[in-house]
Amino acid sequence: MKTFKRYTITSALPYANGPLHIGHLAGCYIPSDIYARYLRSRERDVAYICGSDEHGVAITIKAKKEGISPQDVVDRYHEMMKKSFQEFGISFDHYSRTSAPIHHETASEFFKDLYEKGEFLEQITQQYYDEEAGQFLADRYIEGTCPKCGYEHAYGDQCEKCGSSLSPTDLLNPKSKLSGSSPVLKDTKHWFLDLARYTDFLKNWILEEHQGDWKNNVLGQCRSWLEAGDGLQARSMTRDMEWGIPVPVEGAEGKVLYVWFDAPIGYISSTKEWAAEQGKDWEPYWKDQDTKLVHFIGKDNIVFHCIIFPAILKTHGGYVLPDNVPANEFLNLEGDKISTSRNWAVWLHEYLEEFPGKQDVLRYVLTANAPETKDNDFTWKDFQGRNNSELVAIFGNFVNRAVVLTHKFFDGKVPALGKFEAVDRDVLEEMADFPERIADSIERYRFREALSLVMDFARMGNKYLAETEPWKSIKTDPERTATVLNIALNIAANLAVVAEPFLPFTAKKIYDMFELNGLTWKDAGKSDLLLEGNVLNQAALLFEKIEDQTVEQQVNKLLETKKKNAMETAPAAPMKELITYDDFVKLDMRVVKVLTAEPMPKSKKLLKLTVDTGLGQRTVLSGVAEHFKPEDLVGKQVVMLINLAPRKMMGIESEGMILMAEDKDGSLKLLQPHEAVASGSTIS
Ligand code: B3M
Ligand code: ZN
Repeated sequence: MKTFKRYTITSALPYANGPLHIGHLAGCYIPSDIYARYLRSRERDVAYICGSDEHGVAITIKAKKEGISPQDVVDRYHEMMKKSFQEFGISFDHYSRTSAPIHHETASEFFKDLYEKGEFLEQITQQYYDEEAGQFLADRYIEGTCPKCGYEHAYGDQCEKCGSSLSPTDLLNPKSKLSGSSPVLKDTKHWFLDLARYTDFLKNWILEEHQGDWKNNVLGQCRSWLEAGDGLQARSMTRDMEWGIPVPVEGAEGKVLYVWFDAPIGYISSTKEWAAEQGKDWEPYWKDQDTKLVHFIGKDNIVFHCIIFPAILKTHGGYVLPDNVPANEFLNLEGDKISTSRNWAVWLHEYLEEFPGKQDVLRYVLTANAPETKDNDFTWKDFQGRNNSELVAIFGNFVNRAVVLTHKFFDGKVPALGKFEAVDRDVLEEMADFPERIADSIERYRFREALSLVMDFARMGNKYLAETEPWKSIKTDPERTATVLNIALNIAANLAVVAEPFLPFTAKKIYDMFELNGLTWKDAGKSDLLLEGNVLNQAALLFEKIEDQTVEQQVNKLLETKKKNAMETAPAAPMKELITYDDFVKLDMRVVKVLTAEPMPKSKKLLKLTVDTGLGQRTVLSGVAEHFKPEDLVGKQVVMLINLAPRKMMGIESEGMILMAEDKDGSLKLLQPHEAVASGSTIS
């Protein structure tokens, strides 16, 4: 792999409109962090850049929903996201935000530059306008029926159901999300980037130059944009909105830059801010040809990073283009799409509370199961399985045995090397090969593969101990035990070096046990990281077993969410056929009091009740045993249809029917007068 003079690594700027969840981590933050940590370990010059995306409709819609200002929204979530990233060890060199003045300046400068070069098509088009709210409706402010698949809640820019990219006027039956009214079309001027002009450049750069090194899922999406029958369409780079960066040209009052124009420029602004703080020059990180620029993103951001942003950079001139855009597919959760609005997610701040100190477990599982080539599923069962049978049983077990045996037999001091046997030579040879193999996978953005090699490395250590059995040889040949433990400890120290990009908290624990620091990738593969006489600290617990009951709790939490969502979205039962008043008066409904209640032998569903109807006592069989215990009912007033013809069930005659409300989830609730009434009171 070619070595570059410096590396600018970016990961997508998350919208500051909600907390972070596992989909964010798996999509781009963990892979980019692994990559950046690895490059630093190779002592390369790295700028790992990110920040909050604080503009766009995602923010203003959230503000409206909560009745607070957009500024309040971004302030709240910027801090929260920054904290979650820190706690998960995402090692950005800089985390900025697009509301920063430096970003407003940088984005405006880009727009003016393109404007002055005559790159924009100025067009008056008709856009939807909400007359009640007195506002144009950008992107997601408008909802309607997708013309392609018929989904009724498609957005003005995209249908989430079938994935088609749309423009607001494509929607059938459009509705304003502000007022719910039907919007009208009104003239407005906007500045469009004529993407068709860049088709040849993009085709050549992506489909020719990068067809060997970009991921197939990325190339596939680019190809479908670049080779679409009607070609690349001009895209408006401005919006009629108040929240955002004002369009810096005359005649653009009340308009701001399109969030996807300014957000990627945020990578540059964030780099500038970082460089200023560090007393460095930002420019080489974006302008020197010997800089490798890599954008880590999720698949829904591909078009913006592979087509629109490169077109902007190219036109502006003087900037390097991304060398790679290793986009991931999506991570699902227990078989369903992760969704903030449906609360279908594992939230990072909640995970940290519920699994304190277990950041590396989540980092491990999300990498081992990363959606690198296709959508993947996170399940709590898999989380538990990988923790218990991989991290605990292999990785943790190996390091623990090496350290504990050294304390037991050699007073916690690294013992001396003696004569080598074949098994020793083999394991050291294998060890020397691993770092390059792992590096090779990382440099190809194959993080799953790289992590499974790290695990193989730990497995190799375990196997070495199983074969050499130092706990046995200590009785007959302590020198042999010394040699084996010296080697095993060196394998463990090596493991820390190669695992650090993936499991930084664990690597740190191992370094601390061995009093090592400052190791880098070039140390990996060496058998003298620990020398005879080095003193070890007590064995630290690296991983611990996760019990069934712990993951069951998580699954139950999700089941609760599912139930709640189903209740919220389930339609009410349709109305029955119309009846006349004469039909209605035939029903004799009364408030009655339950006197006794008992289960019916051999029936799961029925309870046998006696009730006071005001006209005497009656026996009623009621199919509510799965919803109520007998004692829940005794003494309660309920509603009963008393003139239903008696019916015999399981040998007992039921003389009427208790009426209840059936909730959307199928549960039953009692119908009761809000104040006690006399038994037998009629209902009309
Ligand atoms: N905020 C979209 C997203 O979170 C967007 C990424 C910007 S990257 C420049 O999917
Ligand atoms: Zn659709």
